[in-house]
Amino acid sequence: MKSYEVNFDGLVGPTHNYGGLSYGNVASQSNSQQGSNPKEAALQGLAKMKALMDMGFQQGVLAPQERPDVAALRKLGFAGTDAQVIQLAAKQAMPLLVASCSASSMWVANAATVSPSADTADGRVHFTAANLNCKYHRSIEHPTTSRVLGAMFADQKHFAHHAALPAVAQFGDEGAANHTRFCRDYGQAGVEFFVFGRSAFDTRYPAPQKYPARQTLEASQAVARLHGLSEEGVVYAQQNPSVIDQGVFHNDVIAVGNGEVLFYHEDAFLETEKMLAELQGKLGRRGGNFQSICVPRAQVTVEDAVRSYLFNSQLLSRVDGSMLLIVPEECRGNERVWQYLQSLTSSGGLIREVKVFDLKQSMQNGGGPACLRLRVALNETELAAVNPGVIMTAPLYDTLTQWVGKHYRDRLCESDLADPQLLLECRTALDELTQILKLGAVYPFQIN
Ligand code: SUG
Repeated sequence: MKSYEVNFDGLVGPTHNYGGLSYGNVASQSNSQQGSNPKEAALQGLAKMKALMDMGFQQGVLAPQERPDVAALRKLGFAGTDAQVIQLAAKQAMPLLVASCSASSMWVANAATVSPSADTADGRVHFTAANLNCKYHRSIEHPTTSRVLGAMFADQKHFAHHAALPAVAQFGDEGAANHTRFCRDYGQAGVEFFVFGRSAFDTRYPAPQKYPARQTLEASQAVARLHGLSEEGVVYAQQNPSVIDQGVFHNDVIAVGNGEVLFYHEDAFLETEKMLAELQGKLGRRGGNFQSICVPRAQVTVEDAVRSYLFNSQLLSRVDGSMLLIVPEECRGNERVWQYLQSLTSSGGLIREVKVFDLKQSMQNGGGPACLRLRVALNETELAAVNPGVIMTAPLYDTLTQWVGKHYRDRLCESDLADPQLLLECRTALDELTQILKLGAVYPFQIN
């Protein structure tokens, strides 16, 4: 049976703004308070989805969330009508209003960890929503994320959904941003590679000194247990704490994998040789030939990687077996990175082509091409069981482009977030979107 990697991209929500909310994420911190353009952000994301679809890849779309999250503000003690809740928060605790307005659910690589059916004990595709509990603005995403994923992958014969892990830092889980799957073919049993930043319960593991390590070993292990993965199908590795301290807040900022290939920076991991040997052995026993491409620090520094997002790229398999790298425009803007990419594609190796996308609106918050997509490997039967409303087609692209044009503002700054009208705009847009994507009642609000 045929199988595919389907990329579900997060649609940028109408409140996209630069809140400076993510300590440890260099772009988020350095662009804090800048004016944003939600319309442009959404259109840039849609253009990437359309381009991948046009290239023949399977592409889907994941809906944004209601923001500001008035229900979350109510839990923090702001009361009254929705408009009063927003105005009170603006007056008394602007940072909390800003956090409750973030469109951060667009970075769906953090929505969940997904294990394909070929890897799981019960032969279903498993999803665990990420608790994202390192940052308040992201920790409020998972209840809606679970409902949206449930509406997209509803058939219980094929899809199993797990609630987010306990909402404490010891089980900090950032989803697929720290998870990669290696396989010979998407439909065959593969090796799932979990990368953690620290251990919460075992003090022998080192930890970063400056910035938080968002993913714990114990969270990764819990996800592997929930999904029914076998020991032979899992490899754990620790991120180098010093790169976290240089702004590598997720592993997908310094490594990306696909098929049998891992593309990574020399400084990305601890005990790299041991990890590579384990990946090679385990994938080998599953019929695969593990290959790694190490980018030396002498050619590309960690700082280059963090600024250009070279590794936050999408590594895609083409029909002839070679690979294509989807990178953000910022890679072209960095001389060393661009030179490296030229030499990579002309070397006759596996990665033959680089395609560049302008994702500046998302990049300025630390979200590149790979952050914007959730990969779900599916066989033909499973793909047919996905809610067809969320699969990208040329007409859906046109409809969504018009929908963005109708509902999104082209400028947003902090003071706009205090305007209750923004909530109404968001609700009206999402109400229409649930019909376009045939999602049903995934949002808790009601339009009066
Ligand atoms: O969690 N930025 C996101 C970026 C997530 C990128 N995802 C991956 N690497 N997979 C984060 O730090 C910034 C929001 C703000 O500052 O307004 C933010 O949440």
